[in-house]
Amino acid sequence: MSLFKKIFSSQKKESLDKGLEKTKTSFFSKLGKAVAGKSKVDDDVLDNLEEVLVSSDVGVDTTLKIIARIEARVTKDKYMGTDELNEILREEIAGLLSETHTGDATEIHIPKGKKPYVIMVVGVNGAGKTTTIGKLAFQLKKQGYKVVLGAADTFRAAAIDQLQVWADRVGVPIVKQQMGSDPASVAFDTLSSAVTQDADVVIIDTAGRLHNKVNLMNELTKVKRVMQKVVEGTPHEVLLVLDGSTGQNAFEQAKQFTKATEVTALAVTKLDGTAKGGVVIGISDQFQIPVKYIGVGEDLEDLQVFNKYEFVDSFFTIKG
Ligand SMILES: Nc1nc2c(ncn2[C@@H]2O[C@H](COP(=O)(O)OP(=O)(O)O)[C@@H](O)[C@H]2O)c(=O)[nH]1
Ligand SMILES: [Mg+2]
Repeated sequence: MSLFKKIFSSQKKESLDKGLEKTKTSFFSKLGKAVAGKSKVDDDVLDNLEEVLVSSDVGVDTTLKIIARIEARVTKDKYMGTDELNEILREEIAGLLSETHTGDATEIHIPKGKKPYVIMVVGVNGAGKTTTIGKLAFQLKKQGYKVVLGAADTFRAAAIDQLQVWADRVGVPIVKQQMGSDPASVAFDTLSSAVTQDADVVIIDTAGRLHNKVNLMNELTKVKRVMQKVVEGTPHEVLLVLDGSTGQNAFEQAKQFTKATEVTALAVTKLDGTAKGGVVIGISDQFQIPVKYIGVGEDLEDLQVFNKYEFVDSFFTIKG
C-alpha cells in the first residue's frame, strides 16, 4: 500500500470514528449496564444484549440474527466471558454482513462504457440529498471525473439555490430552470448539456415532497422516461438518501421508496449527529440494495464510501 493510501485511509478512519462517536458512546454505556456484575455470557446477558441492539436501532430482525450467532458460540464455549463480548460482537456482525456481497468498496466506482453515467438522487425532504450530491460531486471531481449537476427539485426556489451553492463550491456546472418548472424537463436539459460537454457523470437532484406514493412514482417514472430519450438505459443509478438520525424511520422510508421506484443504492446521512448509527448495520443486513455512502458531517469531505468492515471496526473499537 502506498504512503498516500495509508494517510488517506487513516484520515478516513479518523473522521469515521468521530462521526460514530455519539453512537458508540451510547452503545457502550448500554452494553456496560447490560453486563454489569456478570462475568459470563449467560441467558440474562443475552437478553440484555438483545435489548441493547434493538434500542441502538439495529432493528429487530438483524438483532435476532446476531443473538442467534452469539448463542451458538456460547453453546460451544460455556465460559465465554463478558469481557470478550465486544470482540465477539465485532466478529459476528462482520460475519453477518459479509454474507451480503456489497459494501466492500473503498472508493467511488464509475463503470466504464457508460458515458455520461447518470445518478438520480431520491429521498424525502431534508434527508440530505442536495448535501450528498455536493459531497459526491467533490469526490468525483477529485478522482478526475467531469461532473454536471441537474436541479430537478424545482418545488422550492431555495432547493435550486442550495444546489447552485454546492456547484460553486465544488466548481462543477449546474443545469437549472426557474422554480416550478417541470423536473423532467430539467433532467432532459441536464443530460443534453452533459452529452454536449462530454461529461463523465451526471447527478440529478429530485424533490422528496411528493406526499403519496402514486404521485412520487409518476413523477420519478416521467423523469426517467424523459432522460432515456437523451441517453439510453438511464438513470444508471438511483441513489436513495436516508436520514440516519431518524433510526427506524429510515427503514420505513427505504421500504416506501423501493416500492415507488427501482432503487439501486443507498446513502445514509447524518451519522455524526446521532446515537442511532446502528441503523446502518440493520439496513445493510435487511435490504438487498447496497449502502454505498455514509454522511458523517456537513463539510465537503464528510461523505464516505461505505465499507462494512471499516464501519464495524470503528463501531466496536473503544478509544483508550
Ligand atoms: N450533521 C450532518 N448534517 C447533514 C448531513 N447530510 C446533510 N446534512 C444536513 O441536513 C440538512 C438537510 O440536507 P439537504 O441536503 O438540504 O436535504 P434534502 O432536502 O434531501 O436535499 C442540511 O442542513 C444539511 O446540512 C450529514 O451527513 N451530517
Ligand atoms: Mg434538496
